[in-house]
Amino acid sequence: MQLKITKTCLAVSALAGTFAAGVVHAQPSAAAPVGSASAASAAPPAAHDMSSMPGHDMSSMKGYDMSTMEGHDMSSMKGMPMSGHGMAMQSAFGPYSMSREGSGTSWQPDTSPMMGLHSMEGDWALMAHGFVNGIYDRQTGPLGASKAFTESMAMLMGNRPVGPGTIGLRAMVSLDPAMGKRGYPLLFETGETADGKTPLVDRQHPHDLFMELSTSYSLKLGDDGAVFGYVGLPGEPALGPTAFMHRFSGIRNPEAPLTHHWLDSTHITFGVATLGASKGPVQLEASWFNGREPDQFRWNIETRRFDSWSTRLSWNPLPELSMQVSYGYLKSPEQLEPDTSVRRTTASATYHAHLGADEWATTLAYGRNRKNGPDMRVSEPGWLLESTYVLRDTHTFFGRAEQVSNSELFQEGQPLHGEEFRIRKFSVGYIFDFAKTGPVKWGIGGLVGFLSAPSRLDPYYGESPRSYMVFLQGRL
Ligand SMILES: [Cu+2]
Repeated sequence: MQLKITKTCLAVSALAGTFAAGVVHAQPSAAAPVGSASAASAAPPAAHDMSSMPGHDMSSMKGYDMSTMEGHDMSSMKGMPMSGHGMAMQSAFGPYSMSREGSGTSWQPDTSPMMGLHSMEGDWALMAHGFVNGIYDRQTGPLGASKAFTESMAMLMGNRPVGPGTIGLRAMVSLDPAMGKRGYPLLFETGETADGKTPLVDRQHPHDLFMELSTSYSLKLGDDGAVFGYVGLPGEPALGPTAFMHRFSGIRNPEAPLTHHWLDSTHITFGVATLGASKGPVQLEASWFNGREPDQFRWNIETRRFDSWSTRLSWNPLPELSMQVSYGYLKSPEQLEPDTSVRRTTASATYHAHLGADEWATTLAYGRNRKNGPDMRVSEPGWLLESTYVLRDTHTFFGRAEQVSNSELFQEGQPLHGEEFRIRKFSVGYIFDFAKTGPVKWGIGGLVGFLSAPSRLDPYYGESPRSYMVFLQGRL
């Protein structure tokens, strides 16, 4: 295991070096329209900022025959594997566009824009993606708090043909641990710990420095099928929808969803192996992994044996639509409740439409945690509906509505300990993108979240608690 990790790290840093070179070259050609053959041949290294493709409609990639892509003569894209069933920026996991790849091995709609920077270096299809948010956060009420902090993520991925298949490498890091072990104030958010003794309540935990270090290998089967294997330390098992900071419907919202621990909290799992198979619009996967959530030490890599499993069925019936159902058994996810295990069921649908030059994505998701511990059996459902509309690449409107049943708001010894409360949250926000420096877009935004809880919680939270954030966002 140790040897493998070292190898992966080496490969990833080699990849980082290659990419850095690509990014420098990328700038002149990124501004040029990709469809123009002269622009592509004039710019020596092929680096294409897909998000800048005017009116790019990846949905026409149906059948993966590039000749059907009207208006975009992709064959002029230097370095692209165009022979036979080749395509621009093929996914690491199967014979479909990289735009279908969500976080981990999850699927999103084919129409999702490919974000970040893209480049072909020899046989490598490379992608870099990242963001940084500088946030001032204020949560109202007696249990509220304020904090200024930054959250960030940088991701580098690449794939290339090796032997009969495709190898994929991915590295994702975050400087979230720098915000402090207690993360940031977020009313009614629960999950994980800051000190190994008490659970974090009304706070969102920081993410770990290493969010993903993974590798995969896929083999094409027939015209539109594939099988793949994926290992990550950390990585993301086949459970839940695409994680919140990666799905377009929530990608620009700096607030973690209350449903994080109902849907996608396993997105950083220290030790995961997944086998999957896809045929056309359907993918079936199974994962084995370490069910324990990351501990309070956020800068390290944790190892623990694989004691949990999950399975997920994904279906993209239309280019604009992606759906999944998944089920997982998480053995002892919380280090503070080692005897409690969780059976998690999730279902979600994401729709992504291009409306002229605008993008609109919406996700509806349901998750349920059935907890099975020594002295309790709790069933906690959670709902999420979130949407993001990007108007003319400049104005972003986003909203999120959630409902969870949460029994973790009070600790042992407190009067309401163990009781389940239904919490609702509705938040709306806006971002104005005011500048672009090189490949980085800068936006300034704000959001307000309205919370509602049973009146028995009023003495603790006040009558109508709110969440406010203003932020500066940089995005690759
Ligand atoms: Cu998380």
